[in-house]
Amino acid sequence: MPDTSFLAWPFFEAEHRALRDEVATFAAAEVPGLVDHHDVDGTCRRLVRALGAAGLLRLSVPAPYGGAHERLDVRSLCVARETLAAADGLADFAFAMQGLGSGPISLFGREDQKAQVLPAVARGEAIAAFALSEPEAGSDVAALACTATPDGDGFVRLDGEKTWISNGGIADFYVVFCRTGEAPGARGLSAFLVPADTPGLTIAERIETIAPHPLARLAFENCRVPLENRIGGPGEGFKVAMATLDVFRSTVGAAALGFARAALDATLARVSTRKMFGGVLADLQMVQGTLADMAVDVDLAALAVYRAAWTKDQGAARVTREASLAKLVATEAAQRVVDHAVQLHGGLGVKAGSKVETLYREVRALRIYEGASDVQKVVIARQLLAATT
Ligand code: COS
Repeated sequence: MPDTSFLAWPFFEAEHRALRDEVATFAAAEVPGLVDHHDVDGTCRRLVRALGAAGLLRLSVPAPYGGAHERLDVRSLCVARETLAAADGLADFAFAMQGLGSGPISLFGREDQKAQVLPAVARGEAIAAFALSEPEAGSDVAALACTATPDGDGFVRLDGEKTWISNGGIADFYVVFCRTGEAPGARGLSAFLVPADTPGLTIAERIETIAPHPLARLAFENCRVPLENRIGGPGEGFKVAMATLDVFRSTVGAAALGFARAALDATLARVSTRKMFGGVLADLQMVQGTLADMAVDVDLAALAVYRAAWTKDQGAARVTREASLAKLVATEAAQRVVDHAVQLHGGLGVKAGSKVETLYREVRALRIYEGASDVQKVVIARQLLAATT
């Protein structure tokens, strides 16, 4: 039985406990029948539809547009991601990207943009994607080079490339961050809603990773988009991206936590039954020491994640430091926990397709995407320094 005692912490309300049960039931009843890791596109399309039909994507958008809460409830997003991740990495991915991909519209879109896009996202009928990184600009967002230039008749023309784009190839729309040149660097970017079938937008490359999921490099060539598709004001793209990441970075930590809990559960089952030296593995003090290290990491990760989520849900204007800290702590901790799990499973830990082997591949990318651990440290330090000057 997974340990759910953390749900009694004061960060949570009754609805979060109920949500955890609801998502766990969905994960057990529906996810196994939908997932085929050899067909990630089909799997994610099926998962998004099923998550929508189950009402779980109502967590990904605000209430007036088909959502469950007046504004995004970060604790709910975290509880859902943690629970789905423990079941299957693609189930978490399919859920998470609906929120991240539509996040700029939920947070900064005009009413008509929200009405146009968000209800379909919540029903699982439109797949969303967040297109920020480029071949030469991932961590350094202010250096991005994809341009949006005025092209007469109320249009802009997008030219350039985006890469590592989750849902690339299956998304119905992309939120694309471009250089619009109002000022140099971070103050000269804007965000645009780009339907996937816009002429001039092509999938230049599908990218394979150690834990496969839909991922692509996008090319924009003379891609005309109505100026009214801009999300937020001119030159506000950097702020739109960062504020969206402020909400969703905690949820990356939550997914890592889900992987870590699954690894700890699998390990407890393994060491309690694996016979060794006339007893079981769990009798060995060295093994007990490792179990304790894993439990400490899981609890610290959970505290960091749900502190950040709760802080945002209390109405904090910015949770940049808390969200970065949560992502850093939880993803690094989860990596250690999963590695211990592999070690304590022995050969089974590296057997292709075993639960901990899968977790080992799944957890690695979380220390990189939505801001690598090194970047989170920069963000945390800057927040500290800014508060002292
Ligand atoms: N919310 C709102 N505004 C923010 C913000 C946030 N979280 N973070 C920064 N800003 C604002 C700043 O206040 C600043 O505004 P002013 O120009 O009015 O002072 C402006 O945006 C520029 O901020 P800053 O000077 O910090 O920009 P930098 O280019 O130095 O930012 C970091 C550097 C590393 C912090 C940034 O590029 C970053 O977070 N990179 C990681 C991005 C990432 O996660 N990439 C992965 C791809 S997405 S899957």
